[in-house]
Amino acid sequence: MNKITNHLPTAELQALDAAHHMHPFTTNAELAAKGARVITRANGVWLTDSDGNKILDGMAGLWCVNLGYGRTELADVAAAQMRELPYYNTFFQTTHVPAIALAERIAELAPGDLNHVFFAAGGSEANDTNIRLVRAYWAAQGKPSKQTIIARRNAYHGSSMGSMSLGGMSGMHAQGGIIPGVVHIDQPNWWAEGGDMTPDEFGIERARQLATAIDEIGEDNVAAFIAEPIQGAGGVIVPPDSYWPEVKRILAERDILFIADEVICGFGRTGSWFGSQTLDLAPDIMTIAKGLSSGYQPIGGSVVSDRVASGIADTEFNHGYTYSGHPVASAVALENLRILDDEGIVARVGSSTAPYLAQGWHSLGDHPLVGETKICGMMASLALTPDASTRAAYSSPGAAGMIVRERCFANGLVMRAVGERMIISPPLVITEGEIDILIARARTALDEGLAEITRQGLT
Ligand code: PXG
Repeated sequence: MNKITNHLPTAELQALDAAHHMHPFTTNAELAAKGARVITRANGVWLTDSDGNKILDGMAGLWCVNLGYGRTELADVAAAQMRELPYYNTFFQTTHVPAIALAERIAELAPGDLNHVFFAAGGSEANDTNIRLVRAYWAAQGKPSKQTIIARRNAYHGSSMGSMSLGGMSGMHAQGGIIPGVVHIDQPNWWAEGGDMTPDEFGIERARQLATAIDEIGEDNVAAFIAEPIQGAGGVIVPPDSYWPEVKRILAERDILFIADEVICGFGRTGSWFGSQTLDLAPDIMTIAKGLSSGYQPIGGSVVSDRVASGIADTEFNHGYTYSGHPVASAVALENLRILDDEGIVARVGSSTAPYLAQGWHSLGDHPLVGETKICGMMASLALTPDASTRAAYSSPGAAGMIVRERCFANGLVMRAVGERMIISPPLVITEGEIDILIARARTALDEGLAEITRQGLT
């Protein structure tokens, strides 16, 4: 059996990696000089690298391993499904049991009348589906001019051409431009952009940019607004309390569709099954991926309301992926959802682990490097600042974050840096004892980071 466990010494693996493997979002020459960290095994919330170090994974992989690592039930289900039916497609008037069962379960869990699922292999594909779906929907309603999609700066919706265009990452837009028909409004990031406004004033101001944009473009030309309930990759930006109610009010007065991108927020991350439930949103479409399978298989999709599904039911939607509703991925996702539910993991996040994490996270707010601490369920951020009283930014953007991130790794914790925001999103199965370790290591990293930041004279 070709089981990939016996491996070469770390340095040789790194050299081969540098020679042949192009990494995402990476300056590959820089990484080649340094050598990539090689992860070989994982269990629960713990990663093991090729040198045998154990590292607490404060990011659940890439925001996805909600169930934690090492659940053999998922491996068993995958093996059984591969033996039964490893692949078949859902094109050409065909279906199969895993896709049927998973779509039904998602419809059961999803709020409101979100009862229909169009499958993809991940979040980028699903958001590309959404672009085509909302435009096709309006055309089928006899309103083909409703094409423009309003999105937000510093949002992340994926890396394909369409989903990247929805996202508001200027560094991505700069490499090849974006597709036509996407307009970006500002994000509700009070810490960085709130100026002299109170958080609530700022939340209203940012929400009203949506109304202004719709009025300027013309409601007859706008297909949809897309947003993450809580921005993830943008730095875990928890909006002011005033923001979402005002956006909801604006959407209720206008006939455009609302796409909630739940790729990170979905499947328990915010303490409910979906961020839309935690934040009381009423989307017409939800993008899902990541926690749907806890990352054990690549799968995502668009969860669609009765209104939108029936609105295009008489139209052939010329769209689909080879792996839409892949049977092995669907079976694994279904088993993941069963365990998240049967073991009360989502419920426990809301009732106990997230409040416990929040206590520890906010306790870091007294550290001299830390400005604000923000948390929603099991996703949290803190802002590094040379002066919390003025919400000052460092003069060399991102340097302080990189220093603290390196100190986290050195202390056996994966915590990410997005500019000057440090972020975590641990597996939902993390225990109180492991949360204590996470917070203690984060504090040590902040202490060591402060020493280094002071030594380098960063202000
Ligand atoms: N929407 C959201 C909200 C996401 O966070 C996607 C869509 C795209 O999903 P796929 O499965 O196509 O990757 C994502 C993905 C980061 C980072 O640096 C975050 C993501 C992906 C890569 C890096 O935090 N999120």
